[in-house]
This record gives sequence, structure tokens and C-alpha cells, in this order.
Amino acid sequence: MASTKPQLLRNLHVEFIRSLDNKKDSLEYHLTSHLKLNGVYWGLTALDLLGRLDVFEKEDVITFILACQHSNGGFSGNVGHDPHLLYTLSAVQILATLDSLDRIDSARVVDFVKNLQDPESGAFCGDIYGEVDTRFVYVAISCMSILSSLDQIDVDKAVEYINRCKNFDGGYGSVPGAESHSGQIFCCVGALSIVNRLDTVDIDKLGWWLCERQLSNGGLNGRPEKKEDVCYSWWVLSSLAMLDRLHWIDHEKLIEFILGAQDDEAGGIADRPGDMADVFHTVFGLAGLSLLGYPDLKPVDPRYCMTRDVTKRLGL
Ligand code: BD6
Ligand code: ZN
Repeated sequence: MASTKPQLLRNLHVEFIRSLDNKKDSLEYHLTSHLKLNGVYWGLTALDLLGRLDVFEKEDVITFILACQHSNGGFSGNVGHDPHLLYTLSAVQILATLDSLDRIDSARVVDFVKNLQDPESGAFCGDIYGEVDTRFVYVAISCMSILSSLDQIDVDKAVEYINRCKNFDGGYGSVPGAESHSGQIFCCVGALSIVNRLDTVDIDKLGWWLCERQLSNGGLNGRPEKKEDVCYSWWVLSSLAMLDRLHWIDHEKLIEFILGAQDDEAGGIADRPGDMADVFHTVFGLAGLSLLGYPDLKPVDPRYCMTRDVTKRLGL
């Protein structure tokens, strides 16, 4: 019999995400408990893409989010940990997805974010300990735009900082002089796209570098000489989508690669076929499939990694 094309295992993925909450005594749970808030964002966004937000207990999620907010306005990855910009974005994304941004004092969140900008360089630190990275510029811009408060930070300075992280190959690194990396490229292109400054991008050069990430097995890697990985379907594709160069990727082969990384027994998507599934690769695999036009997934907004339903409702 001729082999049939793999299908998206929608119901299994819903069950996989639903089951994550019940694994509280597993080793994985303890290793990742500091990331719990991010995990909730990944699971919730995966369900939204699948059109199954109904399986989440909305009030339980909101209670947890509120318990992670600190008096300085920032959010931590779990109750009792230190606040950080990365978790603050996840918290804002979760509340936006649940149409519940009115449940927090957003002025305090805005204060937390704006205090992390260096007025000289325009860069952002992730927390009070001062590590600088283009990821944090993205997080700040994404957060402020979701909260309609972009006027509270120095956007021109932030754009200048991003431009100082641009490389000869058209890509971007984590700090000035650092090598190009697809994750950082997503952050820089995403930030520039949100503030309508894609005019500063070398679109053809960067588009070329990004589409060179596709390997012969259809998967995408994050930088030259690295292995393919489902999550790079998102970092690379979303960047190409914002640059309007999505058609430079072989859609069929990438769809087949992502579907091949599904766990056909327990559900979920892994980094590559044969590996163990996790919620991180599940959401970015689904979001990648959505950008590729795979049927019956909600359209995703490449700038925010939330469904278009959510970003439209916010007027973004
Ligand atoms: C991010 C995304 C959007 C906006 C700002 C961001 N800042 C950081 C990120 C990436 C973040 C994330 O997606 N948040 O939603 N990544 C992670 O949380 C992962 C978690 C993780 C750890 C271990 C295994 C799988 C997932 N993380 C901390 C990473 O370093 C992952 C690890 C990994 C995934 N696959 C192979 N290794 N790498 C990663 O996210 O790379 C993409 C990246 C890198 C730098 C900047 C942005 C994106
Ligand atoms: Zn990955």
C-alpha cells in the first residue's frame, strides 16, 4: 500500500497539553518549574491555534498569573521567584489571549518595563541584574504595544540599538558584534515590525540568509552548520513572513518535517522526528504550520506569536 501523508494529530495534541498539568511529581516538572509561566503561555497559545481554548480553566490560570506579579510590576516564572522581563511578556500575552488584561494594574507593568531601558544605549536589561540582549528589546516593545503604551519607552533609541546589532550578512545577534542567530533575528525583526521600522532591514540579504536555513530534509536550522529543529520553523518563518518572503521556503517539505516530529501515541511535537515531545516545540510547530497555511489552524500573527483573533481584538 502506498504510504499516506502524515496528518496533524489535533486531538492528541489537545490531550497532550491538557495532561501537562497533571505531571506535578515528575522530574521534568521540577526542572522546569521556574519556567511555568512561559509553559502556560505555550500551552494556551497552542490550544488557541487549535481552536480549543475551552479546555483551559480560565479563572485558575488568571489566579496563578496574578500570584506571580511583584510589587515592582514585573512577573516571575512561578510563585515566589524573581521577576523578569521574559515572564512579564508571557503574563501579558496570556491575559491578552484570555481577554483579561483589565485584571492587572497595567500602569505598574509599564513602569517595570520602562525602568529596564538604558537611556544612553536604548537597550533593555532582562531584570535588575542588568544582562543586556536584543531579546529584551523585543519583549519590551511587544509588551508595551499590547498594553498600548509604546509612548512610555524611547522607541527611537531602541531601534538604534537594534541597528547596532545588525551584521554584514543582514542578520542580527544578541549584542553588537555577536553572530547572527534566527532567534535574535525574530526578536529584532519583530520589534522593528511592531514599530513600523522595517525600512532599516536589509530585506533581500536577510531573506536570503533565512531561506538558506532550510535543509534537504525540509527542516530549518537556527544558524549555519546546526541541526534542524521544529522551533526554528517559527523563528525563521515568522521573520520571513514579516519581510514578506515566506514563498522563499519549500512549504510542502517543511510541513512534512514538522508533522514527522509529532508523537503519534501521546501527542505533542518534538524538536525533530524521533525525539521526545514538549509543549515548547508543540506551540512553535503549530504556529509554523499556521504560517504555512496548514488547514484548520487559526492564523497566527508573526509579530506576536498569538492568534490574529487576539491581536485584532487588541487593535494591533
Ligand atoms: C523569546 C521568544 C520570544 C520573545 C522573546 C524571547 N526571549 C527568549 C525567547 C525564547 C524563549 C521563548 O520562546 N519564550 O517564549 N525560549 C525559551 O524559553 C527556551 C525554553 C527551552 C529550554 C530548553 C529546551 C526547550 C525550550 N529557551 C530558554 C531556549 O533557550 C531554547 C532552547 C532550545 C529550543 N530548541 C532547542 N534549544 N532556545 C530558543 O528559544 O531559541 C530561540 C531563541 C533564541 C534567542 C532568542 C529568541 C529565540
Ligand atoms: Zn527547538
